[in-house]
Order: sequence, then structure tokens, then C-alpha cells
Amino acid sequence: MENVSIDTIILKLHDVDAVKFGEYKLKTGMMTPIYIDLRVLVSHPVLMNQVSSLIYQRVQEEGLQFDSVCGVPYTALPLATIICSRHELPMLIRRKEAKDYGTKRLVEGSFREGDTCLIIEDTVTTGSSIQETAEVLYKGGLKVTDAVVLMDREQGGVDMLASQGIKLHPIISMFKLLNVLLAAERIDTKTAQSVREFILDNNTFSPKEDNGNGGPSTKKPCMEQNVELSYAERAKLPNVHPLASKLLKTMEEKQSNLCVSADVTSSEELLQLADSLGPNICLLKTHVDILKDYTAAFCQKLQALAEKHNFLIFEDRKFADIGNTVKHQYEGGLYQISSWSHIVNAHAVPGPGVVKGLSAVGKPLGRGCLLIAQMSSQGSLATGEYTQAVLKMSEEHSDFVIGFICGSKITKRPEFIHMTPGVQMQAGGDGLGQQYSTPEEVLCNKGSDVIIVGRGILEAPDRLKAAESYRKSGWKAYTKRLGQSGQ
Ligand code: 5BU
Repeated sequence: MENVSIDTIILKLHDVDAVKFGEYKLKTGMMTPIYIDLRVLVSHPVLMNQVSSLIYQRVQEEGLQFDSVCGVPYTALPLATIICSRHELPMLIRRKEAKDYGTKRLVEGSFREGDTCLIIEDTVTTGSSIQETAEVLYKGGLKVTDAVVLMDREQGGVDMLASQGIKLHPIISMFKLLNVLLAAERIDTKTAQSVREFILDNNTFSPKEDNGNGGPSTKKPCMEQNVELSYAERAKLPNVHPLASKLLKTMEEKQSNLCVSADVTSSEELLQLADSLGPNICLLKTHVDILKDYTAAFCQKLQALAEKHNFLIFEDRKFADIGNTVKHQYEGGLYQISSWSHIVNAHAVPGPGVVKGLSAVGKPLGRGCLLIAQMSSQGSLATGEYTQAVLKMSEEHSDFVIGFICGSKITKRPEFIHMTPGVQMQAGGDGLGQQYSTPEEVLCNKGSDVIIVGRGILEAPDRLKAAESYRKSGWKAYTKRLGQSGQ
């Protein structure tokens, strides 16, 4: 029997209408934009076998110990039967109704008092069906410690069952399902978004000590959820900084995670770049001190272009002094950076004072700061413990620090944005220490959020075409990452 991947199974389930999108009523009475009905599986024997293999594979991977297997009636019954038959495992059948003649048994099959029974289920929403089956097994004198489910709607089943002493092992999460269908263009972003929102808003489990009176349910904070949220979902998180939220929203709207590093030395050229590449970017990065003809009027024009094309401005100033000095450097001097740049960055070398100094100026203006956690240059000292210290400093100042400059994702907290410089279509370097990775590597493998591209675009024969192609590959890599997550 060939082993097929989870992604393939998801697509096949969609092919046979086991996963449907629309308006459906669940057993609980709740309306849902997605309906999962695995009852149709019995009509597709190849898929049925593949799903059974996947379930058994999970049982083995988890090293589960049990004496017998019970499928929750009815849909999971044939699945349990195939698994037990193929692997010669003893099976039990839970009756839905006790028969009114003969033995009146609720559990068919032979077992001993104290035996452990593994439950197999097709879909879990609240976890109540597994709980009901477990109750019947308990009455028969059996123990239930684990249950394996093919599809977890991620609406509280895992937590509910955990509160009852049953560890649920889901194989396909709702988020994984959506991401795979989205990446395969079976559904559009809007549909995926509405289902994600429904799932996040409809967690059915309320721990008794917190909420015994039917109030809002207690959800795990997203940082603890092992799922990859989209930019749009992250933009809505309650603890996200307003500026980070604006950037994430823009990224989703423009389908762009591209920041162009406008490293040119003439104001006119920079403005021309901003105007022509504006529609393709979420962020424009400047080094204002390399301009040979800076004027205050230039900044006004740049701000107007940022408005016109809906991008943010990031002055790559890399502040690195004591709090009092950076405060002046940020607010005053020739460039008055705080007056026009939405985002600045800083080295963490001076300690928290640098963030406090910048924050004193930037926070009242709604600005945000990125801390430099790692650098793209060869031999950079910003590694290991240093990076961890930067993360801690960011967490302590999350009212001003919105993310990091880094080579790879350094925290799972979705409210922080990871931005990576040193990006070109071809990996390599520039002879002066710069090291390049590809958009796919940075976004998909390293888990960063924004690619920062300078010469990859500036030195291209057609800058606009190059920006468009970086935007496209950046977006493709991000959707691929979403498609891989959820497990
Ligand atoms: P490039 O032309 O794509 O190599 O330009 C990269 C830009 O990002 C350039 O402005 C650098 O100053 C900036 N940069 C970087 O390359 N690496 C880093 O670690 C940091 C900034 Br921080």
C-alpha cells in the first residue's frame, strides 16, 4: 500500500466533496462556512485505504500503547475496521443503542477490565462524540488515554478532551487544510479568510474555572498555536502594534512582502523610484544620509508618494548610541527622521536605553522600530545569545518595537514582523561581505515576513519589471509557506 502525503489526501478529500464550502449547520446547531463530511469515504475505497494508512502511521509515530481499537460510530467504524484488519489488532464496537434482547452489551468484542482502548474518529469539532464513546467504554471497565482523529476543526476539541484526560492526536488541522487548498487554487483567499475567522471566533471549549457561565470562550493565545497565521490574521491580533497592523494589512491588500531598498544618491531618482515601484511594494527603505541633495521638500514629496501608493517608509538609520543621543538623532539634526519615516531600526548593543530614547520621540507619533537581531553580512557578530537578548528587549518594549531585521524567524509571536535584507534571485555575495539568499529561502524556509531588496532591483535593466518579479516570487513563497503549515 503506497503512503500518500497529507497534502495529497487533502486534495482528494476535496475532489470527493468530503470538504465543502458554503453555509452549513453543524450537529451543535452552529452555522459554519466549511463542512467536512467523511461519510462519503466508503464510496472511495482507494482513498479509504489511504486515510486508514495515514491514521495508523500517526498511531505508530506517537508510539501509542493500547489493547484494542474502537472507531466512533458510524463514520470512523470502517476506518477502524480496515486498520485492525490490516494490522491484526483487536477491535471493539461501541453500540449506539443497547439491544433489547440477548446480552444488552454496549460494547461488542472481548476485553478485560482495565484494558486500554484507543479511539479513532474521522472529524472533531467540540470533542463531544469522542467523549460520549469514551463514557461508554469507561462503563464497560475500559480505560481511554488517547484518540486519533483525521480532521480537527480546531474549535476546542483538543482542549476539551485534554480536560477529560484524553490526549487527542489530530492529523489534519483546519488551518493546514485551508492552506493546502489555497495553494492549489481550489479556494480563493476570501474563502480561506472567512473560514479562518470563523474558526478563530468559534472556539467551543471553556475551561470550567475560567468560564462556567457561558461567557466568551478562552482561546490559547496565537503565539502558542502552532499554526501559521496569514498577514491579514496577524493584522487583527489584539496585541499587535497599530503600525505593524497597518503594514500587515497593506501586505495582504497589495499581495506584496517586498521592501525596496532605495539606495540611490539623488533625491530625484529616489522619488522617481518610489513613484514607479510604489504599486509593487509594502515598504520603501531609505538611507537618507547617502543623498547628495537632501532637502526638507524631498521628504514631503516622499510622504505624498507613500500615501499615493500605500506603502510605509523605513529609514535604515541603525541607531546605536545612548538613549539621550539617539533621541536627538531621531528627532532633530538635518534630517528630522521622526517627522517622515514610519519605521526606523536600531542596534541593541547600547542596551534598552536606545529603545527608550527612540520611543520617547517616536511613540507619541505612532512610529515603530525594528531591532537588528541578525545581519546579512559575513562574519556578523549578531548571532546566538545576542539575538536572544534582542528578542527579550523587543518583548519588553513591544509598544514601540514592531519587529526585527534578521536572517530567519526568531520568535513564533505573530505580532512581531521579521524583515530580511540580503535578498536576490540568485544566492551569492557582493565581494564586500554582503550575503544573498533567494526570496523562497528567506520567506519559505527561514520563516521571515518581508524581503528587503536593493541591487537586485536597482541594477536590473528594467527596475519595474524586476520589482514586479520580486513581488511575485515573494508572494508565491509566502503562500507556499502557508500551505506547508498547520501541522
Ligand atoms: P542590497 O543591494 O540588496 O545588498 O542592499 C541591502 C540593503 O539592506 C542595504 O541598504 C543595506 O544597508 C541594508 N542592510 C543589509 O544589507 N544587511 C543588514 O543586515 C542590514 C541592512 Br541591518
